[in-house]
Amino acid sequence: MTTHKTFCRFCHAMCGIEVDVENGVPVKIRGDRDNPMTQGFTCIKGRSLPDQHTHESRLLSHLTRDPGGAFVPIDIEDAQDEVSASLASIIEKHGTRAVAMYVGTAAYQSSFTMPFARAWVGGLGSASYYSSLTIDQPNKILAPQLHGSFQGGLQSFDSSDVWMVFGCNPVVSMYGGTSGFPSFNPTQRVRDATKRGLDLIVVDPRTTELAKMADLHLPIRPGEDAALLGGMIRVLIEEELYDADFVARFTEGLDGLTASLEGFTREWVERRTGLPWSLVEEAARRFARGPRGLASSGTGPSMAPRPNLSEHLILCMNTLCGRYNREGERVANPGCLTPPRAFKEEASSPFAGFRMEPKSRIRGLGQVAGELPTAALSDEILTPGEGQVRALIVMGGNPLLSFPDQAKTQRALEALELLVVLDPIMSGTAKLAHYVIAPTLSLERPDTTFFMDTWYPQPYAMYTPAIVEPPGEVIAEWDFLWGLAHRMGMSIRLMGQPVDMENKPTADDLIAMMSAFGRVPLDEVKRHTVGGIFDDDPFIVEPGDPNATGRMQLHPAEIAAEIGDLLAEAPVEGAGYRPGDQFTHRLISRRLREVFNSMGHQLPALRAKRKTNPAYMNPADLAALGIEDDSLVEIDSGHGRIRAVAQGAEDVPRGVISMAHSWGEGMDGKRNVRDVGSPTSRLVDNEDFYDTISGIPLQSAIPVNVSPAG
Ligand SMILES: Nc1nc2c(c(=O)[nH]1)N[C@H]1C(S)=C(S)[C@@H](COP(=O)(O)OP(=O)(O)OC[C@H]3O[C@@H](n4cnc5c(=O)[nH]c(N)nc54)[C@H](O)[C@@H]3O)O[C@H]1N2
Ligand SMILES: Nc1nc2c(c(=O)[nH]1)N[C@H]1C(S)=C(S)[C@@H](COP(=O)(O)OP(=O)(O)OC[C@H]3O[C@@H](n4cnc5c(=O)[nH]c(N)nc54)[C@H](O)[C@@H]3O)O[C@H]1N2
Ligand code: SF4
Ligand SMILES: [Mo]
Repeated sequence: MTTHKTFCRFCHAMCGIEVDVENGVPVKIRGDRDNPMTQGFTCIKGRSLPDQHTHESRLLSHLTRDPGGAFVPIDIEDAQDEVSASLASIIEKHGTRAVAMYVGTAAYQSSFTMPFARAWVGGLGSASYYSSLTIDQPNKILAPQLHGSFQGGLQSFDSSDVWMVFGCNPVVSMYGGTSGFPSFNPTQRVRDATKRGLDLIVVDPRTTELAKMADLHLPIRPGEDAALLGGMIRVLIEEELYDADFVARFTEGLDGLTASLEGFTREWVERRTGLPWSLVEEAARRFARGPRGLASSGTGPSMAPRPNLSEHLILCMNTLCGRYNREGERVANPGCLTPPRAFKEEASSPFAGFRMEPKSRIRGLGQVAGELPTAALSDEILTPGEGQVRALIVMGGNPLLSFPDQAKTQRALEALELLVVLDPIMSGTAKLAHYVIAPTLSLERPDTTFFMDTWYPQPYAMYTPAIVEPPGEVIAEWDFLWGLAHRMGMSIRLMGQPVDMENKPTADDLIAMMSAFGRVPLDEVKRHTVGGIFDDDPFIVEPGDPNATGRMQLHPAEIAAEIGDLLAEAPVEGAGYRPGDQFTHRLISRRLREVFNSMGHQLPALRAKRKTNPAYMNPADLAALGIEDDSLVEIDSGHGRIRAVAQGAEDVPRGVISMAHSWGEGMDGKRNVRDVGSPTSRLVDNEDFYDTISGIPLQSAIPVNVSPAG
């Protein structure tokens, strides 16, 4: 037996681990206490990595269809020949936009796979690049395009006195948002912070694991974050609790925002949010007291109505209170492997990148950082006309379960001329494919922490070699794509540098290309075999240019319009958003400890703990509806219907159902929900309540009715 140091890639937290390897296969995982960032932390999913690599469900060879439609093995060279020929023929007839790529969360867990996939689509000259980003939190990219940003960077968690978290539960998700709330060993870091005096405020309908650690919990009605934020901002402005000097120097639009928010009266905010005004005031005052700290969010507000407005108002909370690094302050993490940038005491004006081409052909939607909106991909496939998508490569994603509107998604996937899925198991999506390509898994490939580079609280980085040989005929995702590109005579540029298309590069060549412009040389990172913290060259915020004209916008026109629309909404009885709606509950999203979206469901240690995604409900609601704990219920959104296992949970308020996504089967699946779970995406309508730029529809705070299953 040998033991190897590496980092886990089951999720994005990339915990340092030690892997015992016996006869060439991983057998046991332990947290690596020597890792300076994650210090020995692991979770149950990470400890199941050996199972993921060796489980009988894993595909070790590639598949295609025989003339009768049954799956049969295919050699990888043949698969690449056939797929590239088919792509070339589709492009010849319909143009490059007819070929699309969807990259899901598993591809994000390798530092060069996702960039390589994107570069591949770029090399093809196709606009049809899609990823899970746009059905996750696209508004974290869009909101700053309307608000602007500050070049000094955000105040860090470790230096903060207060933190207000909207709809995020890192204790389970290991995801703290994009503003520095802990994503790595979050429980310990949050506990340490509250011990040193951090005032933690959590806004979440559910009394989550994080809410239980908070100093103040606001159990908001799902979908009403914008109303609460507007109310709090009124308090900041009316009580003059904001940083007037910062606002005067670096922003515009305070008067407009103040006027717009006049309609956010005490009564209106109370009615929408379900929170007493005294709590709204208290939260605003405690946030303003700071003096340092941030408001940040997870997926909660992004999947609810008006995600851009909520995210914009979160940015406004921070900007009004001047919660950015100023001249002379040290930047906590300037990054290691990613190209360094300058930090200056200067504002950047908004830049509406979403208005650039390419754009979606559907519903007038725009782009998000060069990507087209995944929420509309099924329509792009089903809608005839120039640019219609006819071939799709899915890498590390599971659209059948994750895309909004399962029925439409399935129709779209079945309508494709060519569907190629790279997945280590026969996922629901893979079952619909023409080709299923079996990829290598994390411990079989070298990697770096490039993706999380600027998310760490300190400048931390790690490189790992592959620690086991790939089994069977599996192929690295980039290798498969390179083989297609080679056959199709494409050229590919990674981080602006040409990829060798004659002599195939190695994964390590690609890793070197990715970090070629990093602040810390890759060789230096490699020398720290347990990961290193590279902070001997502190980054200090520089003075701004006195003639700089950049200003952050507190009240851009798009946001003013959204505020107007929100205020114009008629009051609704019950859980709907529109007059005439007859709904009793709002169904909200959540994460479960034992799985990662649709990943891990089949692994023994995880399955022993969880076989389904229950519909968690308040016990009083169950009693009122005559629903027995652990019985089957029917949940109906008007657009779609699912069965689920009801489970009483005191941490879920009345009128709310809390349920995880990416479970269950396709439309023709058996309704054995106790064994496979239920797809909440079937409840989602991608043509209703969508964000007009990213197209993200209601994936949380969905109005539904619930009843005992007949
Ligand atoms: N209703 C509703 N819908 C949602 C959400 C919600 O909260 N509610 N959440 C949204 C969010 S945040 C996201 S990110 C998306 C997730 O959407 P997706 O990314 O589409 O879904 P995943 O289940 O993460 O898909 C991961 C797939 O990758 C495969 N895989 C695992 N390891 C590897 C590997 O090493 N290589 C390759 N090639 N494949 C691998 C897995 O078997 C699995 O099939 O869903 C979104 N959809
Ligand atoms: N164990 C595990 N970890 C995961 C995943 C997983 O499936 N399992 N998925 C990964 C993925 S893809 C992502 S994107 C991240 C997400 O990471 P997080 O954003 O932390 O995801 P959740 O744990 O679902 O937390 C979202 C919270 O939002 C709350 N919420 C729902 N609707 C609303 C609302 O309208 N307003 C407010 N204020 N709150 C609301 C929910 O109650 C929930 O507590 O997690 C990642 N990590
Ligand atoms: S939190 Fe768990 S799954 Fe995520 S990297 Fe750490 S050990 Fe792996
Ligand atoms: Mo996500």
